[in-house]
Amino acid sequence: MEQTFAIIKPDAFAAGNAGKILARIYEEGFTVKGLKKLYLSKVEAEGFYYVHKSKPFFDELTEFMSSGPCIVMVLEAEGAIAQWRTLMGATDPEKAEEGTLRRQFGTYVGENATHGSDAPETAAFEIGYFFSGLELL
Ligand code: IDP
Ligand code: MG
Repeated sequence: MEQTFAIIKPDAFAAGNAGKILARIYEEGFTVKGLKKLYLSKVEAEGFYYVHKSKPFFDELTEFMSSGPCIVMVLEAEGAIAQWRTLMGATDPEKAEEGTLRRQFGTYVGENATHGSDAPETAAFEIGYFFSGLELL
């Protein structure tokens, strides 16, 4: 079993889509190992997205991620990292396939409803950034 880290981003949370996204997570067979609602500060969002620090969209991204509450989760499944990224779809909702979460709930590349880790090392960092071992029992 593999674990990945996921976020229901502030746009999806504010739009009332968290329940629908969670329902989809269960339908697709993930086990929700950890889940909490957070309202990130700008500094916390910057720490989470530090790999994108030099990108032109860094400020826009971290402003958005600290603009309202979100839900952070640890999801478990066989091949969870790839499976969750497939379920989310492409980063840009307009390019995401029909039936994916970003296509259904995203607005544009800057507000794309969900986050997912892209590799085992990033999943380990991202899970550890938000959850203690005790919260994942
Ligand atoms: P990912 O979320 O699909 O892994 P990344 O390239 O890691 O995509 O980018 C992280 C996040 O930064 C994206 O989910 C998106 O919200 C935002 N982002 C990426 N490219 C742009 C852009 O060109 N403009 C604004 N935001 C962007
Ligand atoms: Mg990424």
